[in-house]
Amino acid sequence: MRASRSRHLIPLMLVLLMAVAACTNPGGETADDSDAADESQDVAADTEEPQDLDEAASETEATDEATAAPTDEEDAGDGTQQVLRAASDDVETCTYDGEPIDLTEVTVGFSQSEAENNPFRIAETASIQDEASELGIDLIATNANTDLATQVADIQDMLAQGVEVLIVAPLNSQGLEPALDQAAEQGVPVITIDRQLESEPCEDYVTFIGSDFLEQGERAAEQMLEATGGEATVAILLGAPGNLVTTNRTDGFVNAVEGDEAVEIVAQQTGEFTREGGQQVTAQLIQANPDIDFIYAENDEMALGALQALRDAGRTPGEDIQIVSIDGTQEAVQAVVDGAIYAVVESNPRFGPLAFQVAQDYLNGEEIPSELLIEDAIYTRDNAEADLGNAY
Ligand code: GZL
Repeated sequence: MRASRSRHLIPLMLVLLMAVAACTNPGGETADDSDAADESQDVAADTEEPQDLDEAASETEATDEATAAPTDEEDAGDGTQQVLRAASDDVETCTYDGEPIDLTEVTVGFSQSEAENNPFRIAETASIQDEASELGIDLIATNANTDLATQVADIQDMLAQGVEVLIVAPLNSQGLEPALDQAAEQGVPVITIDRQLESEPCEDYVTFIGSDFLEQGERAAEQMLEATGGEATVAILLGAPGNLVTTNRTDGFVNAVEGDEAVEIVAQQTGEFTREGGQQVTAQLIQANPDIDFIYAENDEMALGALQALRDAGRTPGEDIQIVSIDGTQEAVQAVVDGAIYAVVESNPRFGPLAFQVAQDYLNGEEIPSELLIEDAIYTRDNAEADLGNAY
């Protein structure tokens, strides 16, 4: 992949545009500025020449209040589209130094990591596919069914088929090196979404677009303190091992309660991000320690499995035990509405628009930050019913 790397303040225009796209409201619910976001995305799709963020920015009403939350209803987006935060000041940027490439004239490969029996995965793949068809981009999509060797093979197969850009949702933070090396040899840029690689930005991949998982863990801890009045015996349903989502969602939560003697974490066990895993582990943990009165589930599928295990054991979630989870799936947010789950921190999987926009801008020679974090909402008893339509 032909790219140069810089570590300096990213162009003001790029920051400004990303800030324009990153409209959030004080309640923490995301509300994309759909005019600006749509305009910048439409710009990439509607012109003969590929557009870039700078040009899109000049056509977007970027103002000093660009990062201001929507001031009234018509400015607020529908709450489902991802919005970017302004990149941190000192972030490495990658720049493509080849001939500009128009995404509508090449084939793009998408590598999905986990089996699509999780609404997060279903929504993520749909977002990539929908955006590709919206933009008229030829897409090859693969699914590794939660197997690392399969994901390596999927990517290598797509490279053999001649894809010129790759969008990858990595299963783990390591292990894709054989495929990434082949992409680099072929000069194929890799945009990673959803999980971050422990690899070299600008060499192994262009950028990571995803949530702030440490912050998600911290927000879950805040909700736990609220749900329990500050005193809790906690079990953590860990996500699958080997990725920075699990690591950072755990660290964010554990660090937030460190030193708080009223909060005791008595168990941490992986449920592999699956409903079955959440159910089996919860059944074991509450039998071994009946004092557990709070469960932090690192994704909704495990939280929903925990609900089943608790009810099977005669417990009443929302009354004698509280649960906080992360994702924002329809079923979990409905459980918040019903009072069975206390809160769900959103992890928005709709990467399609940003992934293709960033890829196009990179191929137009724009400097792209190697880490692009998105805003995530939160579903509590105060807003879950009203915002249920934003769940996936
Ligand atoms: C988060 C993603 C996580 C989801 C889970 O970006 O990697 O993996 O939160 C999924 O639902 O299993």
